[in-house]
Amino acid sequence: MPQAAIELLQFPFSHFNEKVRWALDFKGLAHTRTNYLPGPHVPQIRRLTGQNAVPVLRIDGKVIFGSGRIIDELEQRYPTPPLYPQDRALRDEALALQARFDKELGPATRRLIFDATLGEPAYVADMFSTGHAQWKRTIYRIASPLTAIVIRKGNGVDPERVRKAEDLVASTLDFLAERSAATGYLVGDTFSVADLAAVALLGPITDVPHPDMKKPRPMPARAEALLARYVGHPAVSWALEMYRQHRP
Ligand SMILES: N[C@@H](CCC(=O)N[C@@H](CS)C(=O)NCC(=O)O)C(=O)O
Repeated sequence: MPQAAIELLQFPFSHFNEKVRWALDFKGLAHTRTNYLPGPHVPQIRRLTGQNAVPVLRIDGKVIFGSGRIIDELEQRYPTPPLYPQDRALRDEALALQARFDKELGPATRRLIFDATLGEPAYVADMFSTGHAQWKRTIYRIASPLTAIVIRKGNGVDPERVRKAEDLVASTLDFLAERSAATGYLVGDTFSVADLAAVALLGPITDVPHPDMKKPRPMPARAEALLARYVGHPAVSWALEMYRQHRP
């Protein structure tokens, strides 16, 4: 049977979107990607899904949002290669870990990278407008000081919550290092959705060399310092190894 037509509606570089890009590439699924600009994306995404966030997947005319739900749909339709462990208990464990990382780790790493980059809003604007027409990129760049205010507010980038995010990231990194030490994976002895979710959601604070995630250079000095803080942590080395081994 021919593969369904698949379109990913996304922000480039975004870590929740990276979860879905990784799942699609892991399963070898041909797809198109439509890039949206954060901010101006709202009317179209809301009209399509009734909420504002991407990733959104259009598959065979069906529209799905939420990275976990999208991966679930892909897993049901295209079970090979699997992202869910075969064993029922291990699968439940992997899904519970994914849910935990989506709820806690994703927002925390995003808060840290925004805290470190929004002082240079043009950097953020140029990164997110990758792939758009030059005139759009120019306007987006001019508007970036205003967009930065909205992004700061929308993502809880204030000193108190940044400090809490730092604590959460530190304890999660220790958890990941400990959990992956025995087999190299978080659940059982094979790569699963739990590893994919953790590693993709660490993207903002790791220097991932993959073209979909490599941060444009030069980076703001505070972003360099943020990444430098975590280099050498065993969980960060593990994350880069997961990219090398399992991210097509
Ligand atoms: N729980 C959602 C989170 C998605 C999410 O936070 N997406 C961000 C980009 S990383 C977004 O679209 N933010 C813009 C907005 O919500 O308007 C998922 O797993 O897909």
